[in-house]
Amino acid sequence: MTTFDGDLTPPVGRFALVAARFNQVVVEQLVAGARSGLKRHGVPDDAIDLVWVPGSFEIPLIAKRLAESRRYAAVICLGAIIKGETDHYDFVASGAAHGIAQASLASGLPVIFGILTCDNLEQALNRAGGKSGNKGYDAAVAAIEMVNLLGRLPC
Ligand code: INI
Repeated sequence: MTTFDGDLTPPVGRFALVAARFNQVVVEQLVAGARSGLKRHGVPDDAIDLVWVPGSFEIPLIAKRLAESRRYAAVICLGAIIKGETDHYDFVASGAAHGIAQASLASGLPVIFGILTCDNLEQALNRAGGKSGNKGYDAAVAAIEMVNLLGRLPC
């Protein structure tokens, strides 16, 4: 049996972060986490481009454009969707998730889902550098693993 696995050795290429300004106090922490995750694994800050969009619903369009440009090894999407009193949350979350998956499949590039979907601000802050870690850091690590895995596959 041959096993293929992506490791966390320093990857080749540039990385794009697409960050939603909505709930910016949370998303800034996700951006910091992603930058730190990339740096920790050998990606210098000058190999990272950061693009801000209004909200998570707008992430897929820009992620797809960046992924299809072939300038990046991976695109990391960062946002914080927090439940309100209406079902708006569901539409934004589902649009972002489906759009990001579509951007990845259409471009053939890792487009990583680093978007928090939480019941309240406290939950979100806990996952953006608080007691439950930093989802931005985790997204960066997932991106590196996927870049290295794609580089090793025989097809
Ligand atoms: N965008 C978010 O990123 N997080 C949210 O929690 C959120 N809520 O709750 O409304 C949100 N809405 C804005 C949305 O992403 C779009 O920017 C807007 O609908 C314009 O298309």
